[in-house]
Amino acid sequence: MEVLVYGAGALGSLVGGLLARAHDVTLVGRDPHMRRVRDDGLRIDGAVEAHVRPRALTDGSHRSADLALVTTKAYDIASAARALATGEYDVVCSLQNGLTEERLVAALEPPVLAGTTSHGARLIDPGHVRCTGVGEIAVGALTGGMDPLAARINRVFADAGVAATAAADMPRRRYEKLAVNAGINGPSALARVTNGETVGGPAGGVAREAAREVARIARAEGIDLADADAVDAVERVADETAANRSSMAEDVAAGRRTEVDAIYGAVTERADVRGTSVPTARTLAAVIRAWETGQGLRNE
Ligand code: KPL
Repeated sequence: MEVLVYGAGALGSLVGGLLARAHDVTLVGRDPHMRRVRDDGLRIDGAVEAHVRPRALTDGSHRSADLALVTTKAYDIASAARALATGEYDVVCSLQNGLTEERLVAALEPPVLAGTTSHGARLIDPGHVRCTGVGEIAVGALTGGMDPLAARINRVFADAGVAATAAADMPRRRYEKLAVNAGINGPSALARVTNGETVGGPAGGVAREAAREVARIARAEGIDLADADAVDAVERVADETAANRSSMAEDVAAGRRTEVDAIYGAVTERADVRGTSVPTARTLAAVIRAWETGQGLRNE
């Protein structure tokens, strides 16, 4: 099976590298990482060990594959969609944070499936990614129901020894993942602590309240996500990834732009439309945006 992974940062390299054990994988990412993968292969260590030799490109335009996985940061979704629109794919599946799939659907002809993952990945050096936690991958139809393409993607993962689920309840899972991101990412980035310390420590109340707000939005959109289930998801993921730093905590530590708009922006925009109150998400969004502005990463 030919697989293109568009956005080979930490997570994309981990997932693409694992798939390369059984498939013909092309990673699309940035130099010097891609150059090193081309020269010496991709080394995966940590919870999984592998040394694989996927193709590594810095330009993902005009390619073709059976499956394109989109793993860019959520704020790069527009450029990812533009590049993928020049290629030919049987199916496209996003494994990003935030609710990005609608943007792919609007820009692309092939069917787009939604995906979630809680794998932990960190780029250690060019050509070297660490698996900081084996999580769960779920793929399925954006609007819910069992899609035969999800079963096909599931087999692609299974053939490479990666556990995945073809899910019929993707609308709910997307909001559950958004609740996890809203609960963990902002508080952990601001407090500069691990996922476990975030939910288990003084910021735990903020994390749980942010998750409840996402559940409220989900219900306002007709998706059955109870407050208790959103909170359970935050606690479970924090437990499973206790020693990890969230992607937003890593971004802030590295002085990089964060996914604040794709996570908290997605919550507050929907709250505005639905007339739902989300004060915790608004506060976290404002403070993280203030940090980005102070760093010269945004102009507001
Ligand atoms: O997706 C994540 C991230 O760090 O972006 C997890 C690990 C699930 C925490 O929210």
